[in-house]
Amino acid sequence: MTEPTVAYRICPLCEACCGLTVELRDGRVAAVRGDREDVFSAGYLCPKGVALKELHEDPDRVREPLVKRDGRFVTATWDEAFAEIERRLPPILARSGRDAAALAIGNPTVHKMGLLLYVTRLARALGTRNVFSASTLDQMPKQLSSGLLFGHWLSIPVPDIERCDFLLVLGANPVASNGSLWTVPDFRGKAKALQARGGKLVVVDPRRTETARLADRHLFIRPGGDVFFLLGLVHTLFAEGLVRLGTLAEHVNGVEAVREAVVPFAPERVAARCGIAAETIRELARTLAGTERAAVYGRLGTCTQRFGSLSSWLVDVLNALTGHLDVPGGAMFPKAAAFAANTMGPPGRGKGVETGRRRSRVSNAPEVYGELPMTCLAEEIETPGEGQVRALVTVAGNPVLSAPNGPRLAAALETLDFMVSVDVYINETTRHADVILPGLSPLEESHYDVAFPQLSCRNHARYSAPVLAPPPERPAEWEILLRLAAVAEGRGAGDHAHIVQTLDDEMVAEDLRRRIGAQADVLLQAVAPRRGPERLLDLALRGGPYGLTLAKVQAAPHGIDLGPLASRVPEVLRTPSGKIELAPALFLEDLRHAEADLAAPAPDLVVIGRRDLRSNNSWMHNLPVLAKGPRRCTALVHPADAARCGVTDAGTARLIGAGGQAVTVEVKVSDEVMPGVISLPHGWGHDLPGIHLEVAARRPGANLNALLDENLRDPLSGNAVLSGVPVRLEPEAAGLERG
Ligand SMILES: Nc1nc2c(c(=O)[nH]1)N[C@H]1C(S)=C(S)[C@@H](COP(=O)(O)OP(=O)(O)OC[C@H]3O[C@@H](n4cnc5c(=O)[nH]c(N)nc54)[C@H](O)[C@@H]3O)O[C@H]1N2
Ligand SMILES: Nc1nc2c(c(=O)[nH]1)N[C@H]1C(S)=C(S)[C@@H](COP(=O)(O)OP(=O)(O)OC[C@H]3O[C@@H](n4cnc5c(=O)[nH]c(N)nc54)[C@H](O)[C@@H]3O)O[C@H]1N2
Ligand code: SF4
Ligand SMILES: [Mo]
Repeated sequence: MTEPTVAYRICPLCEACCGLTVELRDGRVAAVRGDREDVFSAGYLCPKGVALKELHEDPDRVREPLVKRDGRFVTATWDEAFAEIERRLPPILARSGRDAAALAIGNPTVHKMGLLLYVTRLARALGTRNVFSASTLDQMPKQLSSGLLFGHWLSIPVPDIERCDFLLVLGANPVASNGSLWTVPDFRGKAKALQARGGKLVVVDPRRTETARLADRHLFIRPGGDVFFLLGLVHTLFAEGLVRLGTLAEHVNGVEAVREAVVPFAPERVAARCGIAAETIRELARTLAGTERAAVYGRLGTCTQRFGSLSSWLVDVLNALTGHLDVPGGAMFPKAAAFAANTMGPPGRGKGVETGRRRSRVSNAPEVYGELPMTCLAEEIETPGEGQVRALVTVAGNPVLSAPNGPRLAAALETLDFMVSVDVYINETTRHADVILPGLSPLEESHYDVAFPQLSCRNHARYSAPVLAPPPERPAEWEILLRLAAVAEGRGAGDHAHIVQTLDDEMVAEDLRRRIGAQADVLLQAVAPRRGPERLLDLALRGGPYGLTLAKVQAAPHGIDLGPLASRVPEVLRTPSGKIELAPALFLEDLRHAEADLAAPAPDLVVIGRRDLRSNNSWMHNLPVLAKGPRRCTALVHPADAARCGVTDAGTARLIGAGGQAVTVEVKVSDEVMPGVISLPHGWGHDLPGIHLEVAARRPGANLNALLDENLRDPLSGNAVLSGVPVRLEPEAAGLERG
């Protein structure tokens, strides 16, 4: 046996982006640990990081291209797979136009440098308006509100937790999720440090979550009630003279408009709708305004509701009005070393953002940030007429489980003329593909987080080289995407190396000339030996705000610390006015709908989602180290609801959506959820035919999204409503008799 060697790798599995050490023995992974010397994560990791070994070794992971012949997948060479794509995709585009192709982009795309940097090139090559992604199942409301307020979709302020003394968290469970739109490894440790210096953590959630248990105070909120709760807080600030913009004053437009707009939302009027007492709302507003270093943070639970955009907006309105935006200990803008639009171009002013430049064909939903709502995909496939989707490319996505009404989408996928998936498993979605092109294991690819340093609680730059060499003949994911782009553009799949090199060179040169004109050639010379993502990264670092180079970052295996977050207004802004636009017309208008909704009666029973530390959306249930132990796909039911519906812990029950769709769930009676609320995790339901997930299929769990209504959206952002959706609960037997 040879001596072990150690490699360093940033974990690509969640937004915490932990630095890991990977111990190798005889070319195999022996152990994965947290890298204690990592400048950003300092040794933290969770069980999913450890599971990278099993992901790498998973016998079910797809390693060769698969082509469907007579309804069954057979292995193919890369040239054969691309020949099949070339035979089938371009004729569809020629016959039915560019919109006949759709692109569906899934969550892991943002965690893989090659996918994220090249998927836009594929989208451009396809030239379709039908681009869908997990963003409209997740954070589009926050991106829209950040875009309108600050001028760019990714200018999202994050709590400066290391200097904060009062943190109000809504609709997030970072102890389980490890944070989102906020890269904050070891949230628990950082929250405890906040408490140790006398600070307070308050959590607002319909479930007493792992984060709520850590908090100094937990408040139940009626699902979907955040907009009303937040309006009550803003109302109080004005009513009690607590508004204090501080250093931001000269940089904010629209304070008076906000004051007028919130008049109808006094705490007494919103209390019943959100389930939080008027006096509690007032008290929290006073604490927020009265604490020098404080921040409000809202995440998934506040986005996946009808008024998701308004809720996301009001979080930043609160931060701004209490003088907690862009100051230490408040909500601050990270400054990334590379790729951040809010560090490019002239500082302090820009084009701002716009929505609705295109609309979806069937539901007339506006495009937001270049995308249409994922919940429109099925109808675009089903509905005949010009522009009907006939071909689909999925990239690292499993919408059959992750999007509302997966069964409808699965049926629609079966009717496509052609489908290609760039993926690593045969799962609920990719089983419908005609060709599967497998990405490499994360350990076989280099990595730099393109997105997350723009959302990090501290500025840093870290790069990981591949831990293990990829098998010969296996292309990297960026190469797969470029070759797909070549086919989509009618340039042919050609000779792999040649076509990839040509498209890559073209893409870099065009992009650079557009941005910096004549200087492009000098820079291109400087990075000449590099290609692919490394070349883009080196260029981005050189042009970035710290003037780094890839060589410098590579020379620091534990990363480069770039210091605590610093104030960035007005330089960070890219709005046309050069100000923070606190009162966008789009939001003021939607407030009228919110007011009309104030009197809506509470449904009897609604379902919300849940995340578990050992699970990751729909795709890590095949790894034994995570799959073992207690069952995780359980429905938490309040004792009063269990009694009312006649269900117990002992057995299963039927959970039924408003449209009559039903799934069988394992019940866990618990007062951890508020009465009238059932909590069920998403991403389960691995009992569909044709999948190849042996471990996951042994404990399939129930598909929450089979119950949800794909027609429920936040119309402003196109985001799906995943929370607070009405359901019924029945004992299993009753359900069976019925069906
Ligand atoms: N009801 C409900 N639904 C939800 C949510 C919820 O809270 N409640 N959450 C939503 C959220 S926030 C999100 S982000 C979405 C996520 O939903 P999706 O974007 O569909 O992502 P996953 O379910 O994680 O599926 C990931 C896919 O990527 C593949 N994959 C994994 N690693 C790689 C890789 O390295 N390369 C390639 N090419 N493919 C890979 C997997 O095999 C799988 O097919 O789900 C959403 N759905
Ligand atoms: N272990 C693990 N980590 C993950 C993931 C995973 O699947 N597993 N997924 C990753 C992804 S893609 C994302 S986007 C992030 C998400 O990370 P988070 O934003 O932290 O999301 P959740 O953990 O789902 O927490 C959302 C919380 O909102 C609550 N909630 C539901 N409805 C409402 C409501 O109407 N109002 C309020 N105030 N709260 C509500 C839920 O009870 C839940 O506790 O996690 C990422 N990290
Ligand atoms: S918290 Fe876990 S899954 Fe997330 S980056 Fe760290 S080790 Fe990976
Ligand atoms: Mo997500």
